[in-house]
Amino acid sequence: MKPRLLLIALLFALCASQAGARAPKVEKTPAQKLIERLTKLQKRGIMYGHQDDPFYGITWEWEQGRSDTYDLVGDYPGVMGFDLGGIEMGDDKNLDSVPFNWIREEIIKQYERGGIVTLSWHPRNPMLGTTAWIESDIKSFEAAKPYLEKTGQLGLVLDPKSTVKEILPGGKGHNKFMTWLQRVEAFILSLTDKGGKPVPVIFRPWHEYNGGWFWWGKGNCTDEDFLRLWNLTQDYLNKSLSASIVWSCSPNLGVDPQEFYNRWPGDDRVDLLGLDAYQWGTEEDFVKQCNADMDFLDAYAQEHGLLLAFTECGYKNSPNATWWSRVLLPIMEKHHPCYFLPWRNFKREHFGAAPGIATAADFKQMAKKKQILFVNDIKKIK
Ligand code: BMA
Repeated sequence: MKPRLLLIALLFALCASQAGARAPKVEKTPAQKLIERLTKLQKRGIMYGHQDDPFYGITWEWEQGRSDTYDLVGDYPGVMGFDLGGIEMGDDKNLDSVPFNWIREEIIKQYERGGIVTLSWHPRNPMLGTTAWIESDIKSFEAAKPYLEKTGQLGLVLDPKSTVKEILPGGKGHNKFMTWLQRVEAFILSLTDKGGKPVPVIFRPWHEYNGGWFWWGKGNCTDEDFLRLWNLTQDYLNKSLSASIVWSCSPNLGVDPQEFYNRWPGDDRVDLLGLDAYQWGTEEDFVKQCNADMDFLDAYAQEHGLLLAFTECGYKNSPNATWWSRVLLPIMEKHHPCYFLPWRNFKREHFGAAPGIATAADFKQMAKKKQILFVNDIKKIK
């Protein structure tokens, strides 16, 4: 070997060994950081979350900076939930009339004040153009069936229960559905902080799948098609968004373990296991069912290294003044979810905290507990 070549070879070997010794440190993604943060927070306490907190409350709407939570306890929720329903149509406003531009602003604001954001999605029915709720579609179809059968037209009309099948690859609605996913993708990609870095979000599609009210729910598609839909959504969005999405999967109250396993996307596909738990009937039934579900989900989450949360919860217009501290808190103290997120407050319905309602004093008292966390309690815990 010529001396010059030898020198080059030596230099090359030296560089290679240096590179090996100091393997470049891979920066964690915003999603990975959020998962670590949530893990820390879950040990620290339980965050209060609220759907649509900054847009409207029980007695007001569309006032910048206002929040029922802030009005009651002087702090914003640790977690804010927003819904993407309508984004799939290219609409300017979501299904609850909230402008997407405003949703984007509030997501970034919440992130910049040190809070956490979760997104749900109640998309329309992609085959029928109706809503996420399938029950009236099924009713109309069943009512028309005898006539359609008699006139030989049954095959020409879509059975609402084939919606999921039809949007999977090979189905009539597949291309349309991929356009819908592109619109979800574009919105989440547009969530960046002042420095242009992606804002991480907990994304919770195809929720309450063990109930029959959504077109992707139980009885409205097969378990296999449900899982194909989950994977299609996740694999598509992860192509551009794996660095900023924390994936959350949540059944609703009344979890049957076998059904849960049949629709479980896989431990490698879910970061946060949630339960959507509303009290619709008696307090006794709620407590019993909620504890049973949480016993199962908490054990599953712990064994499989997943985060746990009440991804939705509440008692609509609760007349029960001590519902928070007497009913929900003991369940949470037993199972330590990282957050609990009551649904939205508006004129007719409210689930979350607010001044002037039956549960206000009790919530305020509970909020003083060290373990109940709002944005100021978590902003320094990174
Ligand atoms: C439901 C109801 C609906 C709303 C939807 C999405 O539970 O509150 O009125 O449109 O959530 O937020």
